[in-house]
Amino acid sequence: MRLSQIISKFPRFLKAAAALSGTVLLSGCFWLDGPQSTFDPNGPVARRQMDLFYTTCWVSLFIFVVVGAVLAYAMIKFRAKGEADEHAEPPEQAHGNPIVEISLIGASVLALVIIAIPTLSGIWYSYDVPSQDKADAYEITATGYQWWFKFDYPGETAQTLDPTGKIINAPFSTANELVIPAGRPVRIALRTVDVIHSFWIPKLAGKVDMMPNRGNHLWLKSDNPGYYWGQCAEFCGESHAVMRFRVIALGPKEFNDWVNAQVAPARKVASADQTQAKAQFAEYRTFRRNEAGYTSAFDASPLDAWRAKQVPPVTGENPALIQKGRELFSQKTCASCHTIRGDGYIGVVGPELTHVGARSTIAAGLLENNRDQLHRWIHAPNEVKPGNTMWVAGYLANGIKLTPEDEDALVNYLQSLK
Ligand code: HEC
Ligand SMILES: [Cu+2]
Repeated sequence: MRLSQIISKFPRFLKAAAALSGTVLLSGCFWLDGPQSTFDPNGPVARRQMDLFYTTCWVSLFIFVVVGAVLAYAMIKFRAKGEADEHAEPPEQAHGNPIVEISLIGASVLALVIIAIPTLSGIWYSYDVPSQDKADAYEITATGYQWWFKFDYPGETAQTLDPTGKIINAPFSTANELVIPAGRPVRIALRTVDVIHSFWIPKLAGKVDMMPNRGNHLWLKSDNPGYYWGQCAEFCGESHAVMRFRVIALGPKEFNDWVNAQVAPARKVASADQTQAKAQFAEYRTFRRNEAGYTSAFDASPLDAWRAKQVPPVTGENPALIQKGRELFSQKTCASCHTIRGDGYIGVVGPELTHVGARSTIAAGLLENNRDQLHRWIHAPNEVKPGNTMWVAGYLANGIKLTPEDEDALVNYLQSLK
């Protein structure tokens, strides 16, 4: 029987399956630069991890092809060729061939060594910042919470106001958007306050677990300024799948400007230089339950969207409404969970919000930070993120009820926090 005849005996669905998987594999090439793709590394650690993947892949592919070819050869050559063969006794069984066996062992060892060398050197390389770059490394601590990330900058000192209005020092942290200097190694200490999370930025480095009672760390470097997606990569409860974050890598000057803006206490909107705007709550959009949190315009150039968020608006803010939002923030118990430096709020259960208006996303990377999405979040956080602490320990436990006017004032206040 010829090969073509054998193939023609394959059931139809096998052919269909082969065609389908071929198509999927081919079209896969177009997805390889997606926002969470490890095939599009933007820094040395991720690049090293990808190279190791390819080494392993090629070695395995080589073994697969050789073993498959030998197997196919034996199957075709020694198949039953006719009626007589089908009823024949099996041929005499041989014990083995020392030369073949020793060379097979040798080949396996060689394959393992070829894989082991880059694996071991890669493990050492990704474990910590190379010693010649240590002096230049920037330190950050990332802490996992169900279901968001806090980022502390131990090298920076923030400012807040004491009750008499005097500026005093405070620790500096932010949430859900990790801003790093591009072109510099960044060493990130990994912590958790609850369960095991895993810290992963596919284009830069990862994954390393955040373990209770254990200090892990990783390092990474972004070659250029950029905007990257991160994700918790260890199942950590109900809303694990939407425990995301973003990484913004900036050139030296822009990074410095960002730090300087962030360490300052919360922005106050003076009534004199702002035009009055009327309450806008009637115009808030409503969303379907699983509706996307982003517009395609945002996704097309998220770094530009982030940059646009850093600049306070020149007009259109309503100081009276913002002041009402500031008061509601304490009346509605938001302040028991959120810190807003300079406005007297020091809660530590949820993300720091001192400069939340300057973030491009909210709710741990799930929603774009604009007035409609912000409203969507504070209106019903559980619809966006089932079981989240703000809903369970805040809205339910404290019985938080917000009228449309309250929500509007809070949105205006939060957006003013640039
Ligand atoms: C019981 C504590 C708690 C209370 C009370 C609370 N929050 Fe939150 N808040 C959280 C937590 C926790 C998160 C993070 C949720 C997540 O992403 O999983 C959060 C997230 C947020 C965010 C998004 C921040 C970001 O960068 O992602 C905003 C804005 C916010 N809260 C505003 C409010 C307002 C306004 C109130 C009062 C009406 C309030 N919160 C009451 C705990 C609380
Ligand atoms: Cu997690």
